[in-house]
Amino acid sequence: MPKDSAEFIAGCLTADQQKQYEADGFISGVRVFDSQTVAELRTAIEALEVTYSDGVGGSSLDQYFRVNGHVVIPLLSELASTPAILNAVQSILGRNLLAWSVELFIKEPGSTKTVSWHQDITYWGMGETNDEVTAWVALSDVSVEAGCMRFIPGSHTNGIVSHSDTHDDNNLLSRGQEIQDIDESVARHGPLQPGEMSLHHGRCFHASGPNRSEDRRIGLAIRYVTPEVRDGLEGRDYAMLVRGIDSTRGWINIAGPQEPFAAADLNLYQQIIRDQEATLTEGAEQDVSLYSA
Ligand SMILES: O=C(O)CCC(=O)C(=O)O
Repeated sequence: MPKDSAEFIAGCLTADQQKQYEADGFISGVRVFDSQTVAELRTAIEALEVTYSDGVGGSSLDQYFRVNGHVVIPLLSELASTPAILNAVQSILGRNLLAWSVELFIKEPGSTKTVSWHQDITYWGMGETNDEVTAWVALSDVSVEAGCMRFIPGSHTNGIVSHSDTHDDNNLLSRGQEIQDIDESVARHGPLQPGEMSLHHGRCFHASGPNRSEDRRIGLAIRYVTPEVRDGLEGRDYAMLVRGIDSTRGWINIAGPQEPFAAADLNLYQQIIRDQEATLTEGAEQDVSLYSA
């Protein structure tokens, strides 16, 4: 990694943080935005909610916020290239990085919505890769009370374990998929101040509870992968190169939108959803969409 560029140094994980990530499968409390920037980002997200309150392209804004927002919303695609986030992710995955998905996890004040214990990559068609990391950035105060994530340290050393599909409406996951018999006594909370992020491994067991606070809980989840993740995989999948090079071209590289909800990007969005849902629904007993909004 070049040592002469401030961009490459800001946000890089320390050796201790890297060791912690390797041992636990997650780290928390990494600052990536100052308080003014994070307030501006929240305002920009909330302005989109006002502008597109009636939906766009035949879908609600929630649909785009929850699945692949970076394909149609320039702000989300640009956030995936934030240098401080990329520097931290590069410390784990190396210098060739693609963003596979950008999503917002919003729980309104008093919301009973939860996320059950799961491993992210279970249904993503990426096999059991070690080379997928989620950067989860807090755009509000994501306290224990507000329903921050909880993680089971070391659980990423498992393969993909069995999940039961609960299809619980209160669950933000697509199938309400859930790992049974978790020993919650060893779980660790990952509370975040606005502008901090956590990083978690695609096989790390994690969950989150309801928002008992008086403010919205807003999290931005960016899923990063390397070019090699696609090696030997069936089907088609898409990702946006955000650092380095993708010489393998196993991912269909997308450029990211120039303007919100352009017609060509909405078409691409639908194509990506069709291809990814073909993977997600494999083995499910009923139809599922990629995520529930
Ligand atoms: O926002 C949450 O509570 C859960 C997010 C999550 O499961 C993820 O980003 O993988």
